[in-house]
Amino acid sequence: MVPTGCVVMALFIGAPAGADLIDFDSLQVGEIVAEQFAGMGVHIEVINDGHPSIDLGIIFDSFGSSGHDSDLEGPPWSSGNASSDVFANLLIIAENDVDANNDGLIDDPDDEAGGGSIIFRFDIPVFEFGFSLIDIETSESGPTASVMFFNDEVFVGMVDFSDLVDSGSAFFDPTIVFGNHSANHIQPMSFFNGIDPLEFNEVRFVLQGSGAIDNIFFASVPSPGATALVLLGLIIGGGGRRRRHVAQTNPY
Ligand SMILES: [Ca+2]
Ligand SMILES: [Ca+2]
Ligand SMILES: [Ca+2]
Ligand SMILES: [Ca+2]
Repeated sequence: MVPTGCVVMALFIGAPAGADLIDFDSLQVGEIVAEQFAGMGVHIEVINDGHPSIDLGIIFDSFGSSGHDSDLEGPPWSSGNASSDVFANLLIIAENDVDANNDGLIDDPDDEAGGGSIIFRFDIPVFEFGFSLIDIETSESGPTASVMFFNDEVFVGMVDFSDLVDSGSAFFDPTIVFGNHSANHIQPMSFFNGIDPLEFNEVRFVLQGSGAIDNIFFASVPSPGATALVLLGLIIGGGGRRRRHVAQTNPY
């Protein structure tokens, strides 16, 4: 059942207990990403829409030491709220799986132009989820480029990337600018049913084109700030059914 309560993005100050960040920087360029973070209770799966036989998530080095896609190389980036930020390794959907030298690493990492899904599954339920988006272009942030949240395969919520740059959306963030060679930090998202924070154990990115993700932030305990904001919303809005958006602190 889809919750009818309000949806807010959480205020995040500091690193609350039970929160963690995956920046992919400990992995090798071209490395296939799947169970490297199982020790943190996180499992990653990729479904490639452009090349359905290559369902691989791999590491791309944004410093440009390997791989051949300048759209994923920076800083500096051409636009976005993270245009001067260093990302080092990024996670992409592999457009090819060539490993000619048989070292287990994809030789020339490139991101899949045909899009696909990047799925994160959590052993322990999560209440907050944030991330960074690299080279997500306006044409790719249409109605179906999104991030979806599920709990035991039951739909919890969804944020379309176009919502993030839509001033009429509860998820609007005026600092975000999408475009070719852009870099943006997306603030942690939480979902509520009334004042009850909703847990989820699967997050699914659905990309319509090329691009990369990084800085996967997740928290397994509800943010006190988020709860306070909902209570504030109850006071100001006179009810918990209203969507609210507030200025946030960047966790990255
Ligand atoms: Ca990184
Ligand atoms: Ca190789
Ligand atoms: Ca590419
Ligand atoms: Ca591009």
